[in-house]
Amino acid sequence: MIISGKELSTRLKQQMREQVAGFPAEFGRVPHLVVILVGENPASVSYVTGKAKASEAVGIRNTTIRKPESISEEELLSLIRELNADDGVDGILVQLPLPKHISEDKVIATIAKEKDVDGFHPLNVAALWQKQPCTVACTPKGIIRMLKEAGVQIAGKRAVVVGRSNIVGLPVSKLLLDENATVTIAHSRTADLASVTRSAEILVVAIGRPRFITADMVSEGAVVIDVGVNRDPETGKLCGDVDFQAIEPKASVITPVPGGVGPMTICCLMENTIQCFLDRMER
Ligand code: L34
Repeated sequence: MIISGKELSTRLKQQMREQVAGFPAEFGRVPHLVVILVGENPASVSYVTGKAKASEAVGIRNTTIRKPESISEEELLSLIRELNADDGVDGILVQLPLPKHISEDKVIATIAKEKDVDGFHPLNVAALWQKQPCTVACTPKGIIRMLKEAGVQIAGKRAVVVGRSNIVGLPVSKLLLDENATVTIAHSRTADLASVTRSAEILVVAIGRPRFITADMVSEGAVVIDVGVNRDPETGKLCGDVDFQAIEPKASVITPVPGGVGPMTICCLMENTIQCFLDRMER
């Protein structure tokens, strides 16, 4: 079974569209998401365009601010502070990665926690690890959504997460743990990685290396979630971290690239934006 993140996200966005349509009558306006893109990284441009399109589909107001690669850290931080202070802005997202001369940590910590639609702010991360209400990062949230949608039982299962990034590996591990999986976090320095991944009933791969996970690394019947979005060095086409062709016949459930986790990331960003808007309206 192949889980289509594209189809699921289309369905969820349609539901959100109906929800948002009621907001002008109830609150006088729709949610407003501001996305900041620094530089011209083609992948970032594509993702940010996807976020603008999804906003339009849901009825969320989207402002995408494009800044040159040469913007100083201080200029970017002061732009964020202005948006923090702007009552008409509900969500702020600074697309990563940023140029080397800008501290991503500083940028993330400068975004008001209440407008942190990415769930990257240290206070949101802390709240996640303490099981308190928080904005959950979009990709991990999308992954759990897909598993549930596919009817995968998570409780009691051996889950292996390959990758330990702040954006995906760590938060998805915590979410799987909260769903009562037994979680192993593997990474580039894991000894005998193949034997670890073979033990997985649920395998989540987020390492950013094209087709890194080969068929011999996956057990028959495993649920395989591929978070990677890479360019195939030979064909130039998009491909995942998982060798889909070889593993699809073995897996009980698998996500494709493109059309898997990526669209769900954007879908959950829309959800987080609506949630930040509603929380702000209540206050
Ligand atoms: N601040 N930076 C911030 N927030 C994020 O949530 C992200 N991320 C990651 C990179 N930097 C970020 C994204 O938006 C990755 N990411 C992302 C978003 C969307 C897609 C992939 C990654 C996506 O839609 N992928 C499509 C293919 C898109 C294409 O054609 O290039 C897919 O079907 O997988």
